[in-house]
Amino acid sequence: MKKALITGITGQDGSYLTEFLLAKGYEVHGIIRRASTFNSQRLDHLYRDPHNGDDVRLYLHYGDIGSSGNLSDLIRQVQPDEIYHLAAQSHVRVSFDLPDYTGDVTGLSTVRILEAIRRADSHARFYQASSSEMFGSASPPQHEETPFEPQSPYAAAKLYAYWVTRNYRDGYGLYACNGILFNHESPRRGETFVTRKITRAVAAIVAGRQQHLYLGNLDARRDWGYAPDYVEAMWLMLQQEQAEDFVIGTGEAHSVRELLDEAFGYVGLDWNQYVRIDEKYYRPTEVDYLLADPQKAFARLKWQPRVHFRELVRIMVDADLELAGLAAPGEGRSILEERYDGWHRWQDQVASMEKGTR
Ligand code: NAP
Ligand code: G4F
Repeated sequence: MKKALITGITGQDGSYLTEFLLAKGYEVHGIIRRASTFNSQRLDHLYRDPHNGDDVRLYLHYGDIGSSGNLSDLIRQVQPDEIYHLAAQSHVRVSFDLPDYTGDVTGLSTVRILEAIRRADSHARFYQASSSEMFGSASPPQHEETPFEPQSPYAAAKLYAYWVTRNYRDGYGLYACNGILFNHESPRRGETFVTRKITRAVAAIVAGRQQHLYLGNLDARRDWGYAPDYVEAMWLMLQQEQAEDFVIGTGEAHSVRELLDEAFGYVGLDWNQYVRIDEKYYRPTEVDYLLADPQKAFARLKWQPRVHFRELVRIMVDADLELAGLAAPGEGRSILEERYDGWHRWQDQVASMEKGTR
């Protein structure tokens, strides 16, 4: 049985990656922060209580990537085959308010883990959650050879982590790679990222609980994909003969305005009647246009995104309508999920595993 260690396991990607790896038969270990309230909601459906004699393959350990603390001990104890470093202060706007904290948690944490791997003489393969934000103002489309032009403390921190990952690969021969992922979203996306902020607002407006939605720059363009597709790419990167860096995206970009058209249009509303601009959501320096050229991943990893922009927005609106206690427009959810074969296959695998049938 292969073992994986995941930092940021309670986040959007961490939760999908955990499902994906459990379905592949892995034992999964995750690092979580001690909090005064529960912070593992995205994992609760996967948790099994060892006291019930359940087949337990998911283990959570307290830790904080802001300090080296017990990282080496944990790596020695768990002996993971693969380490996915997903933990970060991941909000770009917030990084302007907390620049040094972001540098520490999003940037320096990577060298803490790489150094812990090296000191523990671990054979673990390492995945660094690099970001398309590193391309910043570089002209689209962006690929593995595009020079980086970071536009935020977050992007600068990710760039440090990117280079130190390459340095440990070149200098110490570690199997360490960067997944340069473009924006990826889902019903589990944090509520303050623009996609989820919009889809939650659509549901609240339909439910009659919200009148206006305050946003920042509507002209920014992003290459938005579906998070479950992207965690598969993370795994594929660690299954190659040699460690390399890969750009992951859909190759299709849309503006925030188009996102509003799609999300409000889906429930038959005109967003112009609800959306207001609040300059507090502007960033001191904006990234205008991110568009992936993922040809290397298509060719080498044989990876392809299954869900594209329109479906993604509908999956998210449907999920938020459901959360708000409202039915999805015209059975939208089941139709869309049927189209997403992979999703069903994966859910079936998880379900049968949970029942102990495989
Ligand atoms: P997310 O939902 O914000 O999750 C971040 C995770 O990091 C959470 O589990 C969080 O724990 C954990 N974390 C934050 N600070 C920590 C600390 N000091 N110690 C331990 N854990 C800490 O992010 P995501 O969307 O899943 O993204 C995963 C990674 O990919 C991040 O590194 C992000 O920067 C990067 N990335 C994301 C995208 C995207 O579009 N989603 C694109 C490119 C790269 P709590 O739950 O306790 O807060
Ligand atoms: O959803 P966002 O906050 O995502 P952003 O800044 O692109 O960062 C996300 O993707 C990166 C990958 O490229 C990740 F590395 C990072 O961790 C994160 O997951 O904003 C998207 C766009 C921006 O141009 C922003 O200015 O939407 C614009 N926007 C307009 N109004 C807004 C808002 N963004 C947010 N969060 N909130 C608004 O009200």
